[in-house]
Amino acid sequence: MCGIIGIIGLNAVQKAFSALKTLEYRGYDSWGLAFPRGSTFYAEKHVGRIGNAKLSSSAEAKICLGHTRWATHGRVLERNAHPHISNDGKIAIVHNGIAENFAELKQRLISEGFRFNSDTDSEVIANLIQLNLKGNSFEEAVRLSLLGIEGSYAIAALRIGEEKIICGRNGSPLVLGLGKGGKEFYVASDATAFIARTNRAVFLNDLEMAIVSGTVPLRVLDVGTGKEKEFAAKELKWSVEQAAKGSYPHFMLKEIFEQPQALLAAAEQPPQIISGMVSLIKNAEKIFLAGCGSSFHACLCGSYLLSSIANVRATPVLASEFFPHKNFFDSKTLVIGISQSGETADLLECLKAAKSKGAKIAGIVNAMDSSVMRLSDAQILLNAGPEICVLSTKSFTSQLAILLLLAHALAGKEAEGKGLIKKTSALVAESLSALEPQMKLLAKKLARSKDIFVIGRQEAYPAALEGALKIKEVSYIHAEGFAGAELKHGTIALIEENTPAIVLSTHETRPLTLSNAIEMKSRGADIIGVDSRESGEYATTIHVPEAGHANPIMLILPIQLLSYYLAVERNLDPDKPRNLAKSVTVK
Ligand code: F1P
Repeated sequence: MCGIIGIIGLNAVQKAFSALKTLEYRGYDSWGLAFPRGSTFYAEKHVGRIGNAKLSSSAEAKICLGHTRWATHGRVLERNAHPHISNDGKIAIVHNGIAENFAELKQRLISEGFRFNSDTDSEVIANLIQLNLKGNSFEEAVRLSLLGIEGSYAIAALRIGEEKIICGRNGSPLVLGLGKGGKEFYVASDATAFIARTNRAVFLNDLEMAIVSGTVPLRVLDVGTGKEKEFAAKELKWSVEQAAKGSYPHFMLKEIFEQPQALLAAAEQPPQIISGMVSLIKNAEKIFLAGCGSSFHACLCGSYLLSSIANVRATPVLASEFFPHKNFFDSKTLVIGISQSGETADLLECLKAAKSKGAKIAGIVNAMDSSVMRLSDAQILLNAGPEICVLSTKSFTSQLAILLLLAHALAGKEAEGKGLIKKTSALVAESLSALEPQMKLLAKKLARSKDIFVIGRQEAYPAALEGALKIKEVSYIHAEGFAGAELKHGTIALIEENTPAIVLSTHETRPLTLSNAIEMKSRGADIIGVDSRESGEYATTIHVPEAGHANPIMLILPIQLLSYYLAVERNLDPDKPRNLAKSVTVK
């Protein structure tokens, strides 16, 4: 978690400040910037979101570091915000990750006479670099310091008197942006931080470091050996417009409305990409689908789709709970990792464990060149464009689209799969405009609810889980998703007079889903049916058209919109819910 930025170029401070706003989705409890002022670094730090904050310092510099924090070590206090400066004031660093051996390193530094101003693991790194500078170049001091860190890091470091950023990564993302004309350089957690200025990027691998300078060509080194490595710049396909809100008040609403295009883009896969993954699936004896949060809900849905469309059995696994499954990881196993960011630590751990046992890995990911992509033997990109809101919306439905494509291709029905997604994209476009005013009204009615329940059976069940997650993460109203029949095994005890219950029903599941709705209604629940048909059991009907196996995509749309408007009604920021971060790079 946390977003880091480093910039070399004119107006670097202002540019870093703007870039931090685009990285804020990665963490937003505090932020800060550091740049040279005379013979030491000046650091400006603030608790809270950048939002509409203004820089209190008017100073200008040609080099600057910035950070937006999601606290792990040390409370949300100004002194714990980054950048951190070394004791002599001459080294500034920003860090994303966790230095697991920081206590030990800190003790060593204290015994060498260093003092600490924060409770973070990261401040240790600044002082370690200062210590390692004895007899070494800046570059070597950073390398030795990185070698001393156990755990994960993406760091960028500056030194007074040297117009360069030295950065490195291991387990946390880091990408370099090469500005036009060779005069501007960026180091960032995510390319959205510089996409407005350049789309030429170099993605670093784990245990690589780079020396970024305005005067000498870029160099990439191996952290272990210090030897130079070859690298290649890539053209990023994401555009500035995709990374900006445009006329929408929030990214969440924009991304919900981008789903028709995102589905079409997901369907546009080169044939060899789909056939490559299909042959991995066909050759595997055991298949697992692993993910976290919304991506796990896509895994669950994917297991239903693979089974019902292609007669293929795949076990859905919460990536953080892979342990009980690990005995089944071997050379005949395929683990399909599903992730928006491709950087989720729990998923990476699961995939690495599987790989170490000889399993094949496949990645279905939105972020190009992410860690999951690099680890995988076969990769499919969602092509959904940047998703900035912390909540997954378009990436979830794009994941379902890819799983639909795969399931159809496995059944020898590629064209049918592609056709279904195209048809669904048109249905999504029509439905979103029709649903928006209705969901706005429903949000007004439900905004003060204590609990909201969501039920669905079969393929509507993962949609119910995802719906409940959307409601709670953005509106902070307690919501739970259930398989329709499960409620009566315990949770029905919570149904009271007027408890809102959203019932996701499809042509196949309607009779049984309605009987579950009646069980809740008899106990006073206010039944909101999401269905293609009216029913006397629904107090309110939200119409969504039937889309066959693409029904989970249709069913989640009204709840995405409802969740958004619940947050708006409750005066919350839908793009940045409390305590969350978009890219969860800690276990
Ligand atoms: C998984 C996830 C998201 C969720 C939130 C936190 O991320 O749980 O589904 O919306 O952003 O992380 P990923 O592996 O899909 O990037």
